[in-house]
Formats: sequence, C-alpha cells, structure tokens
Amino acid sequence: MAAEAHFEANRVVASSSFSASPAATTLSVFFHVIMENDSLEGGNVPDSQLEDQIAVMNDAYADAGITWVLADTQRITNADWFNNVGPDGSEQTEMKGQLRTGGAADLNVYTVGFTSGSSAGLLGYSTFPSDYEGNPENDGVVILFSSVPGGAAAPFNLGQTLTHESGHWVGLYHTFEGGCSGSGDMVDDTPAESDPAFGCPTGRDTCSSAGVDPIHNFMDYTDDACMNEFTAGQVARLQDQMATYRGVSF
Ligand SMILES: *[C@@H]1O[C@H](CO)[C@@H](O)[C@H](O)[C@H]1NC(C)=O
Ligand SMILES: [Ca+2]
Ligand SMILES: [Ca+2]
Ligand SMILES: [Zn+2]
Repeated sequence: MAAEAHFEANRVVASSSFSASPAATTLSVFFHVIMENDSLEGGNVPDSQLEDQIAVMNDAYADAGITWVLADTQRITNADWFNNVGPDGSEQTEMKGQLRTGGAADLNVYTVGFTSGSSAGLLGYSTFPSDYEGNPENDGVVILFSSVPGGAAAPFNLGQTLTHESGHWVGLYHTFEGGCSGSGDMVDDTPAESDPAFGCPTGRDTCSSAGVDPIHNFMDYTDDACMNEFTAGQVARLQDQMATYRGVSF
C-alpha cells in the first residue's frame, strides 16, 4: 500500500499507450548464468537457449512498447549460489553484489538451480521498480535455468517464467493479488481471481465480480503454453511504472 501511495503521488505518465504505435523503447538484458559445473544439468545454459528466451520476451512485450536486447552473458561457476540462492539470505546478497551491472533500466537475469533449502522448487522471483532506489544492487530477476525455452522444466520450459518475472520487474502484480476484494492488481481490465490458477483451467471463475479468471495472463501461475497476454491496462501501468522509477520514456 505504501508503494502504491508513492506511485500515485509521483506517477510519471508515459507518453504512448497500448492503442498508439507500440514501438517505443529498447532495454538491455544482462544474463548471469550461474553453474554448478560445465554440464547442461549443472546450469550451463547454451547461448541458443538464451537467444530463444529473448525472442519469447519480445513476442510477449510487443504490444507493451518494449524491445529486449541481449547485451551480455557471463558464466560463473558457484555451486553454493546455483543450489541455494533464494529471495532471502546471504547467497543472493553476495551474488548480486558481485555480478549486477548497469543502471535502473537494465534487466539483470540470474539463472540458477534452486535445488535446496528455502529456494527449493522455485521458478523465479523479482524485485519491483519502486525497490530500485533503496537497494539498487538487489535489482533484478532470478530464474530456474531449465525454465528457458528448450529447458527441462516442462510445463514451464517455454520461456514464460522470465516473461512473468520481468513483468514484476516492470511493475506488475499477480492477477490474483488481493483475491476477490479491493483493488487487486491495480489494473482494471484484469478480472479479479481468488488465488493462483495452475495448468490451464478454461472457464475458471473464482470471483463473483465481472469476467472469468485471467488464466491466459502472463501474471497468473498457469502453464507456459496457457499464457499469452498482457492487457491494455497492464501496459499502461508498466509504462508509467518504468517512467516513474526506471527513467524509461515511451
Ligand atoms: C554437475 O551438476 C549437476 C547438477 O547438480 C549434477 O547432476 C552432475 O552430476 C554434475 N556433473 C559433474 C560432472 O560433476
Ligand atoms: Ca484487476
Ligand atoms: Ca469473475
Ligand atoms: Zn510472480
């Protein structure tokens, strides 16, 4: 709520919108491939999969006015980070402190294994634009290495994990944020849903308010093959979030 109050008070309205010409801004992506060893199972994601990942992102964000460009890839062998890095804890502080590069508008992506402890089983996590100023070193997205296109994490291996996590990074909440009541995800054209949807449950409708659950939205928890949209309202929000907190103009 504090973040939303700050956003309302400081909102920079981006110049373009969903209905206007979409081409607008180009953002750099820095991949940090964290490996346990040199094998594919050890996290050594090939360049071809990273390039395919960027292509998936560019399809997803085509109507949002964002083009992603792969700026650099670095490969680091560190079994502790690969296995244990989570949203809390010393591994994350250490890893990002040593590796993060660029400024507020540069997307740093760390691919890891999430095999142990509190991180076990995660697909990914991200910071929000409004977090940047207070902790720039922590800014970025951490994803499961096998969630990229061609990875082993079916049904989450078509690259939509990074679409979803970068959705947070550009300022979007989950479509199920807040459940059925209140302002939910702060976006008017995403129907409210009570909790995350999994798989691809066509027709799911968990809130009595108008509209079926937005199961095809990138900000739900459905399978990669089920996700295919950001709404016009999400595009307006993310453009204003990026203008307000990351200095990006559209
Ligand atoms: C590399 O790491 C993976 C993942 O932990 C493991 O399954 C594999 O046995 C390791 N390979 C070698 C050669 O150490
Ligand atoms: Ca909504
Ligand atoms: Ca409904
Ligand atoms: Zn999420």
